[in-house]
Amino acid sequence: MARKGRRGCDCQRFLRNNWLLLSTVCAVVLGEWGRTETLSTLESFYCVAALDSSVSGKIGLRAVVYYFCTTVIAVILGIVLVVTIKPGVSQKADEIDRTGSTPEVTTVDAMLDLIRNMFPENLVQACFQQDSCKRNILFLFSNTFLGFNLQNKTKEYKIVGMYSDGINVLGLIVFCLVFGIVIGKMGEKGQVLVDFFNALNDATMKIVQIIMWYMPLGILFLIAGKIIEVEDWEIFRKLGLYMATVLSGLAIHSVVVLPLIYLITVRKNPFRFAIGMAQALLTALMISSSSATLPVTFRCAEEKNHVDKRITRFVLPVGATINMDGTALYEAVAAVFIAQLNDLELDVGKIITISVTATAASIGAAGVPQAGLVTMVIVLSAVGLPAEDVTLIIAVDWLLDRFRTMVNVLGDAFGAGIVEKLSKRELEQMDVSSEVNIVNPF
Ligand code: DAS
Repeated sequence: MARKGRRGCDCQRFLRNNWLLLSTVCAVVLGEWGRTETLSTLESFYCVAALDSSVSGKIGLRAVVYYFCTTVIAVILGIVLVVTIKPGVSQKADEIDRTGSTPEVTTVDAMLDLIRNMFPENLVQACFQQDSCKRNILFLFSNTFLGFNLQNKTKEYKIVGMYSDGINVLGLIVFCLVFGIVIGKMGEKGQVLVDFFNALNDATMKIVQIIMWYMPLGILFLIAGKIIEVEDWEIFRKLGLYMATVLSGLAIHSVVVLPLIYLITVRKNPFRFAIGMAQALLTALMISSSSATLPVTFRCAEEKNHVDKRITRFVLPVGATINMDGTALYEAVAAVFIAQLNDLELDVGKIITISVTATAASIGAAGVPQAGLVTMVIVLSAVGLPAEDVTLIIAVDWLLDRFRTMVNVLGDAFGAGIVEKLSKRELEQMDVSSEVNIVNPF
């Protein structure tokens, strides 16, 4: 006791005699960290601010066109693979009597249906089918509070055209796009709506955060319930094939598609560029978050691949938010896989709906772990698939998330290299003019 007491006194004496030195050291360390962070942030602002509006408009347009094209290619690649490999189709599929399946919908009908659905008769109907409005609420209640899936018990997925027993997501997406553009054009008058929807979004995200805390517990019981329900263990064979389909799609996209686009536009070795991004890719693989990997992505792109800071500071943050090729490919594959598990025929219109909503859902997914799983529900609802079947793929999502995040980061990095190449002339003109006016103070 005495020894402990003496040690306590020594410690107090040391602090009393050296408090000035200790507080100076802490101030210097915190100051340096703060200066670095501030410098980096200020440098980002400086690099972007150094772009005049016309140049930043051109760079932004090139970046968005690149993001959109690579995301669509990723979705098409995913669809081709999952339709070819058919991971969710039962081996006994040939014996299933197709006579009772959904009525044959011609391609023309499906396409016309798709266009009709982009303009819902009214918004309320787009959210709930008249005849199934009560049913949807009842299903929601049974799933959430009674813990069992009433929908499965009365499963009759009469998917006729795009209007299924679900939500017309496509119509909602188109309406929201138009509504958002109109609000943006209203200036001051629209500000109250912008503030309202921002507050609504914040409140919704708060609820999601609370739910996410209990998610692991819910997932444990959902998976346990699914495993208990399993009659034949063929589901594990299908899950393995599903993982192989996603991983092979991600591999093809990152080893063939993206490098080919980079080679054609930049005419440099894409694999040398990818090796320069290795640290960022490894970070993405470890933490499953594009946004958290961003500082490493900046450093690799600028220091290893010498991409202009005025491009990286503009293109990479936007890419980490809206450019998610890996997520788009994954959501397309997963949606078709779940349809196959439910023995549902997908005609051309539904495949196109999955492609469009997977692209939109990947743009809406945040650069955080398993964000793609959350936005997956949008894709499933768009074609009337049971959203709770997501539980079938949650068990393997933690692994697939790491690889799709890696592909997301690689797509962003290649995007910065490609946009820099396409913007070379503007940057050179700016270098000439800035030699006359200002020098980068960082
Ligand atoms: N983990 C997400 C990301 O950071 C991707 C995803 O969830 O699909 O990019």
